[in-house]
Amino acid sequence: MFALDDVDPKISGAIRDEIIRERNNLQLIASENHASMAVLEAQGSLFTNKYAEGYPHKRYYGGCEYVDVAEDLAIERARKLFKCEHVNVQPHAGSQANMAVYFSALKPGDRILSMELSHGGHLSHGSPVSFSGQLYDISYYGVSRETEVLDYSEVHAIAKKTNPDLVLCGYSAYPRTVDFKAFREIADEVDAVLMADIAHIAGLIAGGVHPSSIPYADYTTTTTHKTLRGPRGGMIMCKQEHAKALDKAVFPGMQGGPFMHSIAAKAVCFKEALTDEYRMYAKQIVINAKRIAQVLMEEGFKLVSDGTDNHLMLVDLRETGLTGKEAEAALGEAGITLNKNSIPFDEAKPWITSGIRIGTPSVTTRGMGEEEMSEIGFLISRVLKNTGDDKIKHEVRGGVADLCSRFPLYNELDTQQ
Ligand code: DSN
Repeated sequence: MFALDDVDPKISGAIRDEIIRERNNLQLIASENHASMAVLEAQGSLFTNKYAEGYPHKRYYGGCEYVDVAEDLAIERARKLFKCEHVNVQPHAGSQANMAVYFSALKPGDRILSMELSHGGHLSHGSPVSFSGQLYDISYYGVSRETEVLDYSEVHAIAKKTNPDLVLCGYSAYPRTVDFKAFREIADEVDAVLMADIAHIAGLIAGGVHPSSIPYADYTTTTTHKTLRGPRGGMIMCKQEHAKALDKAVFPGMQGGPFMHSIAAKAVCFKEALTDEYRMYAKQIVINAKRIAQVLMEEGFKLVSDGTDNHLMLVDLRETGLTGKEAEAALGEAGITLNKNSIPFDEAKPWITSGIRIGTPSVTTRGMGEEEMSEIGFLISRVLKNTGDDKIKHEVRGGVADLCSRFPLYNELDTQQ
């Protein structure tokens, strides 16, 4: 970062501090990952200079011959990875991908049926504080109070009652497998479009360890930076019959110039995700999540739905007397980064919450396996059982440092200014 050190040492210093933070802490935020050096290089490249409004070989600007190579490759690889008919790799992020689907499939005021935010849904799935809740008529389904998993017959009954134009599945905090076929049947019964937001589980689908939404959903949206381990960005896949309307909704409907540096990095990410190594990575993410879940339950913690099938779990803290906010802070002091999270039927405010969310994509990227997950489970348990004890937090910090030094990260990056 020679140029940056010269021009803006404050920013280069913050970046170097972030490298140190990622190296020396355990990242358990379920939606984060550590992108490869190849992805980072493409994302940081001079493709950031280029305007390319339009689509490959049909641009509104000259000089697009090399960015066309990148977008063509991103499209071709995404189609191969997800076995989808059509893909648009231009959405800047997940909310923009969702917005483009709504704009292409719905009119303002149309009805959407989606999962309640506190049960695992996303802000852009119809929250009143998001454009989605302001432009559309939203009804919600949630998980069953008894089992804390989706009850498809209940979703079916709500769909019959609310008659949605679009049924939305795919979540930010749902630890169980989603039955996309069941959602297709529900959508068909009420003559609705089916949309799946697979942002969290895209890498698991690509790696073959979660069933795919592609055969069932009219539209599938995702981000590329979570389990997929690519650059921060969005993407939409759809049936060929929706392709033209969708592309028009993204550009010129909603966005201007695409971020060609991000699209190049998406292409690199898809190439990486097409390897056997990545498939093993995806499998290990799930094995690792199951191991942390098992240790925490053996340590006496209650997990929402009593476990996990994917990359994340939610700890229900109500019996511990801790709030999610307190747990997040205590674990943070011990070098374990995760986020407070609402749990189904949570009575605490979203800023406080009664739960924490734990995810394994980042620690699995570092090469950690089941043994290390057991260590992490015990470290989390020690902190949560002793949040007021600084000595224990200090000892846990030592355990975190030991784990991090055994599984180093970004060796190529220099932190000396
Ligand atoms: N904010 C992301 C998450 O943490 O799940 C979803 O967009």
